Amino acid sequence: MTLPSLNLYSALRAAFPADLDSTAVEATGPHGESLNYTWRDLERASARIANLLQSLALPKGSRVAVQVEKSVEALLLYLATLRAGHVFLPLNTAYKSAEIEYFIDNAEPAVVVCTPGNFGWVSRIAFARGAHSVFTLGDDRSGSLLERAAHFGDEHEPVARTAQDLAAILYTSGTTGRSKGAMLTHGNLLSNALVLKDYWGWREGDVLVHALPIFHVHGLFVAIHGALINGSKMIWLPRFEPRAVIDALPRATVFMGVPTLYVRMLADPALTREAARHMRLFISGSAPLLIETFRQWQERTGHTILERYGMSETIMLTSNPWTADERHGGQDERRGATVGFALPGVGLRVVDDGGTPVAAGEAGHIQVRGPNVFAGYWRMPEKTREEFTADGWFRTGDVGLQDERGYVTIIGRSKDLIISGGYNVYPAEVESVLNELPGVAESAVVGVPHPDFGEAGVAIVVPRPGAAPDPDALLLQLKQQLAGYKVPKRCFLAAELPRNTMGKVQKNLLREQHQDLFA
Ligand code: MLC
Ligand code: AMP
Repeated sequence: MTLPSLNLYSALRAAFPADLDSTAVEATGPHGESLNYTWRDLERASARIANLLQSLALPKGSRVAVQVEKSVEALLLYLATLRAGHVFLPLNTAYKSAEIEYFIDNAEPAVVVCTPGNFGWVSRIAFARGAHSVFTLGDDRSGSLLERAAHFGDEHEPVARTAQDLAAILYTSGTTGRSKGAMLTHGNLLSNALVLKDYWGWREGDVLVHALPIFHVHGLFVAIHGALINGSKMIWLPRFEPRAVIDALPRATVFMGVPTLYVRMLADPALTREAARHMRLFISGSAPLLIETFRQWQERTGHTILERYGMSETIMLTSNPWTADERHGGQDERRGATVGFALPGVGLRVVDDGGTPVAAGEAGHIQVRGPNVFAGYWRMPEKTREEFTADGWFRTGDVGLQDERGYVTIIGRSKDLIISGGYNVYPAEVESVLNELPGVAESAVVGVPHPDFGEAGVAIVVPRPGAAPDPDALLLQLKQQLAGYKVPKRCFLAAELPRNTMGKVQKNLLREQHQDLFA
């Protein structure tokens, strides 16, 4: 694919429909009210914010860090950041002050946008790290960002950017506990958006139900770019609620979710074949979709979920086909428990511990390359080098196999990572906070099966001699320092941790021991 070298916003803008007064986003506000935004609204309102950002005369490559509740204005801020040629840095709303402090310290954003209620502590952290401006944005259009932007004009020419210029930094936690900022370029994002538009058969009249958070790859890039680059309307929900999504299905054609969303919708009797009749495509990713969920969805709705696989560092890598496709002999199907084929332009290989490719059907480490693969970790050249092979392949940390037809199956991870409800939790990060709590000598955090979240964390704590910390109190203390989703759901005390002869904690034994905890 020859990729146009331009500002990603310009490519999205070029796909807006001719009728700019048609609806682009049909949103539900924070109090359940209906809000409509036309394509012209998106263009003009993001122009005002882009003009505001440009008026700050920031250097090229400046970061705009954003921790705000989901709203259409938050989407406009993303588009405006692209237009102004700055680097968007979205942050999970669940992050607590210590986590935010790390990101701001590491990324040194020139602009920070937070919710009005957090302005006090966020601005203290931001200005101490040299931020130029801190704005606020509420989910009800309140705050200084829009007030200031209102003084600027609603026309704006996107700043020229090449495919290699940075568009966003997405922090992903590291196996050593320190988060790494994955640098994504305009070219990474655009190439992936164009490939998915074709691969998933986006067509005129498609309408996306958007119910995911917009601070990760799935909700921010796969979903939003998917709709915008097809000129498709979005039905925009402020948060995921099964019934709200089911009620929107008759007016929509495409839905994207992590497996927990599908599990929760299946628990609602309102999900029926009739409710899903108008839909064209259900897509799942970010975590393994259980084959039971895949089958139950088929039985209940008559639709086969299309599962795909990706990462913050690479955006989308593989996907099941959306239709039987000539390119694969015309016999393709969406196969449960697989993540489908490497996307066009994406190189994927499975290698053994020594880096030698294994035979089809054999398990190994998944490595990838392509125009979608990120430009490295922000200010961590050493980490970046470690994660790429000498011949330029990115080590995903996922373990899987590829069969003779090309279907990829993910069977595990070589990285110590728990995926809970589609959010990544690095045990090393949780353990390092836990180990500092009073009465704790050491700890291990493992993921075990959970009916709602897929996996959930369990902490095993060895008390200091003579100490007897209360496990529930430890979890409450963790909650003050870490985003809630990272806090293990249960905590147990143990006299010691099982270790192998090398002294390494045998997490597999702990996982086995607690396997049925949430069954
Ligand atoms: C919330 N909680 C979780 C959790 N989400 N616990 C474990 N895992 C999770 N994912 C906890 C909160 O801390 C809180 O705990 C309680 O649940 C209620 O919080 P909530 O915010 O009201 O939860 P809810 O709205 O039910 O959220 C659940 C969810 C959400 C599944 C809707 O987690 C979600 O939107 N997940 C999607 C994540 C996502 O978009 N991932 C994409 C990553 S991109 P307490 O104890 O305080 O009550 C990626 C690449 C790729 O991976 O391939 O796409
Ligand atoms: P993140 O770093 O948050 O982007 O998470 C990326 C990780 O999510 C990948 O490395 C995989 O481990 C996991 N992942 C994403 N999609 C799938 C999927 N469909 N099946 C299994 N794991 C997935």
